[in-house]
Amino acid sequence: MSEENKGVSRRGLLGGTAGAAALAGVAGGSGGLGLLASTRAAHAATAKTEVAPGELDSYYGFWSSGQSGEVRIIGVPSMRELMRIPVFNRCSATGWGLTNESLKILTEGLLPETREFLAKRGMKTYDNGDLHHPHMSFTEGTYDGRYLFANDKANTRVARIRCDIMKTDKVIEIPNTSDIHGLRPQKYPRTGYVFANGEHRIPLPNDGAVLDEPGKYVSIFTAIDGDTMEIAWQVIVDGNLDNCDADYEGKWAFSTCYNSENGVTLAEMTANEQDWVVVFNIEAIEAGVAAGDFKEYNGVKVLDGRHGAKYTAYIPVSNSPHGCNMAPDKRHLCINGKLSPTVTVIDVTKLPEVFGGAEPRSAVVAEPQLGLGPLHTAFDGKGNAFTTLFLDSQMCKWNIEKAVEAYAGKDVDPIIEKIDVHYQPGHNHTTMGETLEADGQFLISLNKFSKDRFLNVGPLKPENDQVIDISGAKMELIHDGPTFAEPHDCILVRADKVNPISVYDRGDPLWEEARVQAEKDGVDLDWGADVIRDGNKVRVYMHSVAPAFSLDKIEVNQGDEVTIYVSNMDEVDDLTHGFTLGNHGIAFEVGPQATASVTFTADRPGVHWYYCQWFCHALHMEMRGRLLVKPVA
Ligand code: CUK
Ligand code: CUA
Repeated sequence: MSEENKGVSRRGLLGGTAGAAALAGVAGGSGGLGLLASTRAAHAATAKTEVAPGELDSYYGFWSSGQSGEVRIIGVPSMRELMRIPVFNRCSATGWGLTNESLKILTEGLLPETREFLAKRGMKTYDNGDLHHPHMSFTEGTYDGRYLFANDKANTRVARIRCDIMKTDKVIEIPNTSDIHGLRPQKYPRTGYVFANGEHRIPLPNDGAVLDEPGKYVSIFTAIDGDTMEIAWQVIVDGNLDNCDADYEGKWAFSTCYNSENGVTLAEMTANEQDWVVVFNIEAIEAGVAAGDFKEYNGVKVLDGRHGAKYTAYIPVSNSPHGCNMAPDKRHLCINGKLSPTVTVIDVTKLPEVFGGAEPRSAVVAEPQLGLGPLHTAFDGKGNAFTTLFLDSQMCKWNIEKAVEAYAGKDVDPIIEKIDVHYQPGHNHTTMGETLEADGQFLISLNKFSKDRFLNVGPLKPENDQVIDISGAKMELIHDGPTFAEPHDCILVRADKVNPISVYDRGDPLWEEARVQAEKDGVDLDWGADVIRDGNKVRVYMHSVAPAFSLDKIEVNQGDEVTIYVSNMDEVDDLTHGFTLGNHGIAFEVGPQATASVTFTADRPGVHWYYCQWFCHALHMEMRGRLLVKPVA
């Protein structure tokens, strides 16, 4: 850990809030700036992130939240948090994980054995997730605004978010592997496949018969069909899998591997001097699938891509690489060294030769030494790369072409500039940087530690997501953005690429089951005010138009299984209602023109108020009704 951790805070030395400005001023390393001058510099910098009241940001930032399990939408450059999209977590506001509609999405993609396992614990689905990598679908090398995909490292799942409504619509569990980490969509011709890395190696099958026989552990690379969210195929590899990316021609996918030893203990995993990048040959794999060269495990076609297979190539790189980033020049793949101070640059145009038998390292065209702990690299579309240095707490800007020249023996320094970030950066991301439309405007540094950068909120501190202006010759740190646990990755999407709707389409498939049930019950899902009794099942259909529900009184018997459907028939932008049933742990959102429902057993005799919890109208407080649960005699 660097010096900031050792008791003496830099803020203490500099004194008060002016210290922050001074820090921003000395970021480039020119320690002699006076406080006044640097404060002014900080003010000028702030202006670049200022988006005036009523003005809109130029980029959508889609932020992962790590162990919080959600995706956040953050406006860039202002860094205002615009929305949270629950994915693997539960959400008290929207009822994600509680409503029938969300539970369907959260349960239907689970493996049968997982459902059984959870049922024994009284659970329908997992309540937590560890979401690292949100990435948008591509068409022809750039974002197309259709979907976001994200991984759950904690419970081996992949989710899809619909960008028209910014809600999760699919969650699938990936069989035969453990802990999905790296995730990237195919960039060309379109997504296409979503590639997902199983990080931790497990025995296949994982039935409890094997523990200390590492040879029986495997790591699996998965290709998911992004349109259907079904698994297209899987490939067994040697070593484990960390991060991944895809090229701009639809030919390759790449994964970093930090355990070429196939070890199961730390000592075993870091024993080798070198690990590798696994290159997946998409065409060869598809041909292998077509030719039947696979075994089926859990209904999935699994190909063997271990050493010697025609599906993969293993390119040695320094021990424990981490980030895997394809440059928008369509040619250079950057592998971040982590334990090595280098980034290894692979020229993807040389990969056909490697598959043809050339020495794998012949595809390496540069290996600049950048600093300590390179984790991830981003691009400005002008030939420059920006690499986070975790241990040095720095951002390093370097030129790819110069690095190639230096590797070829020319006396040039590829490093252009380094600036301090605060502190210990993991991922970084540039505006449109993982697309062919990389525009070199802003760079985000997702720092794992904020330490003294914000008011002290106790032992658990926020992360610090910093904005760096990269449009000029020099990098300029222009904003500190505190965030709750724990952004690993983000993408910055030009605002015109994303076009969500404001009012739901009544025909939306999200509540298809409600539609079918209403038809069976002969009621109008849109304008109903009905209570249908079906044995001990009671289905309540009501709609809301501000400021009232269509039913202000519902009577059921103790022990009834009650389903309440609420359709919000307001057609106005931003007119969301909610349904909260007091003392039942029930609350959910109903967007304009949407239907949402919940099912519970009425086992609390008495009068229970239900109310709208979304402030919707001057008479919002009056938007309520009573549920009477009659005791069984
Ligand atoms: S990982 Cu967290 S810093 Cu999960 Cu993309 Cu590199
Ligand atoms: Cu409807 Cu508050």
